[in-house]
Amino acid sequence: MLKLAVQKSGRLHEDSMQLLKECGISISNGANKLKTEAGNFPLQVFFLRDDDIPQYVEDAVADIGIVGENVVYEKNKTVDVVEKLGFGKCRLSFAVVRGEQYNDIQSLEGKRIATSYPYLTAQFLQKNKVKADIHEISGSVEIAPGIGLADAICDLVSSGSTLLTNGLKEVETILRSEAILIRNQQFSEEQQHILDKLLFRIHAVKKAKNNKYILLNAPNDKLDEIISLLPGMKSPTVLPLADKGWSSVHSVLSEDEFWDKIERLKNAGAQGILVVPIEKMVM
Ligand code: PRT
Ligand code: ZN
Repeated sequence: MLKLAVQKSGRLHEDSMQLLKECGISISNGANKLKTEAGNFPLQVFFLRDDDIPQYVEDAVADIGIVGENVVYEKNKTVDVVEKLGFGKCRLSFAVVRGEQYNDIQSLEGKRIATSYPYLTAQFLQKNKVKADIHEISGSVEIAPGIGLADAICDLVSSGSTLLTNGLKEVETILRSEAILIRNQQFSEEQQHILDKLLFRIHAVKKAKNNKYILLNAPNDKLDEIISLLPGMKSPTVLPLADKGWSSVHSVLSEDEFWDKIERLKNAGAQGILVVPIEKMVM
């Protein structure tokens, strides 16, 4: 049995539960439950505040956890990072009052900086030999300059709209973060075996998300050129169509090269291009 800590409620909760679901692990997530057991996988799930997860994993109260990199590095606990999970993306940035002059990090010398990330903020300032006054506050950091509590802030940003509505501008990013899977450093063989099984599934889910299945029709005299544009898992599948002189080509395209490839396929003579999502992908 492996014990997994996930956020009880908040920005990472839904995506964490969705990931487990996509891994075929069924969890009954009763409201206000502290822990629950998976029906079909040797996994026990603990629902905790995200701030507590690194400590619980370090102490082996939980064996693994899903939490933001920002929290893991701020808490500075001794845990292993196993896998980036691709959701909960944000960045930890300094922001100052819009209209205020800012040249570089030296502009923060002697300033009062409000943050919920005192450790990472202090570390970054120290690395850049800037002396500033750090005020730790636990929430609503972005209002601190407006109420005269600080000159600048260091806080998480995703869309940037919170900064905008509070009259602030982002000036320096100190960390890019996403949800990660962490584990306790002492693992038995059996625990590692379960983690490997879980990772196998996570990889299949992640891979599927980054890829699309593509079907298209190609005139036979253009097949070579079209096939050369397609990577496929081994090579594309080519099937003859009822219409003589035409073939159907099936392959897999990764998300990042997708639009570029579609355009080139069309230019090469491909027609009736269909693109469908892939649920799981096992290599
Ligand atoms: O109750 P608990 O302690 O578990 O939750 P929490 O309130 O501490 O954390 P929560 O649920 O807000 O966030 C959990 C994790 O989500 C964070 O640790 C990050 O890893 C990740 N994450 C991703 C974010 C954001 N994006 C984010 N935008 N966490 C917070 N924000 C906040 C930010 O602090 C600011 O107030 O959203 C605001 C900025 O958003 P934009 O879109 O306006 O820029
Ligand atoms: Zn928290």
